[in-house]
Amino acid sequence: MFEIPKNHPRYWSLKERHLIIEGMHKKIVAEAGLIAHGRGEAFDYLLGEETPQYAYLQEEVAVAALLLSEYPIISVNGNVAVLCPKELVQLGELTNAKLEVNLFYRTTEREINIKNVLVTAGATKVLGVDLGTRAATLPEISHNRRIVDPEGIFKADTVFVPLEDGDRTMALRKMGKTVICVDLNPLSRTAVWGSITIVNHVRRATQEMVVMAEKMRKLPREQLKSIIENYDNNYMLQESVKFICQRLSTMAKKKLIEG
Ligand code: PTJ
Repeated sequence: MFEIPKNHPRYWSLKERHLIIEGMHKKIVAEAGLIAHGRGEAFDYLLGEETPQYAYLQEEVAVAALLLSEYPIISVNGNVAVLCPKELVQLGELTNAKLEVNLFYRTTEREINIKNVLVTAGATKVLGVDLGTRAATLPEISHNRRIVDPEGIFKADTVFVPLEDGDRTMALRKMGKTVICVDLNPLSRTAVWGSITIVNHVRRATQEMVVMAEKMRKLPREQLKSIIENYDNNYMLQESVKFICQRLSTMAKKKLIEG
């Protein structure tokens, strides 16, 4: 693993870049995952590489929705498997959500490698691997992401899908499921089609959701319901776009380097 000095001003960004590259060599991350990550990095620059205030609300609502679900599933792809495996396992345990490997570029080798990453991170059960004839399919999707576990996403009432593609978010919504997604791009089809969209970096979002879930799991259901009541995803996407515009507008007026 490439060593990045901890005091480097962009330590996390560089560390993640190398996790993604290493993950691709180990056949965990898809080649296209590098491009997707770069797109995410660009949007994260616009956020200032920290969690904006609006995102805490999106995350809180997402945790409440997971805790209120009858059958929640966390969908895991190559990128999130290398960026935040421990957080996904912890979130699953705290919200009683099962983990399912679900890939756009599906190969048995990657399914098994991602399962192994999750097991190393503490998972006891991982769905979506080596499905063969047991596979269920989502309607209206032609690519590999239509393949799902009949005991997982197919049956779920709520699906948490960090780094999703728009088609599948749409298909899951049309099946009546609540879809929670994380996407740094508030304009993506995934972001727009999600029931609850978290516009934040997936590592920060899942770390913060774990801390929230530890506290919120003790709350009465009525209180959790009041958190998601009146939540308006479109309004919150508008807030995220406004945040980016205001931040850029402030930066356009200020001296960027002192001296
Ligand atoms: O592992 P697989 O086979 O399922 O493939 C995964 C990829 C990521 C290749 C596949 O899902 C894909 O092509 O995704 P897209 O359509 O490129 O979408 C990725 C979205 O995630 C983009 O809108 C990015 O802005 C966003 N994104 C990238 N990195 C992050 C992110 N959002 C949050 N946190 C990130 N770290």
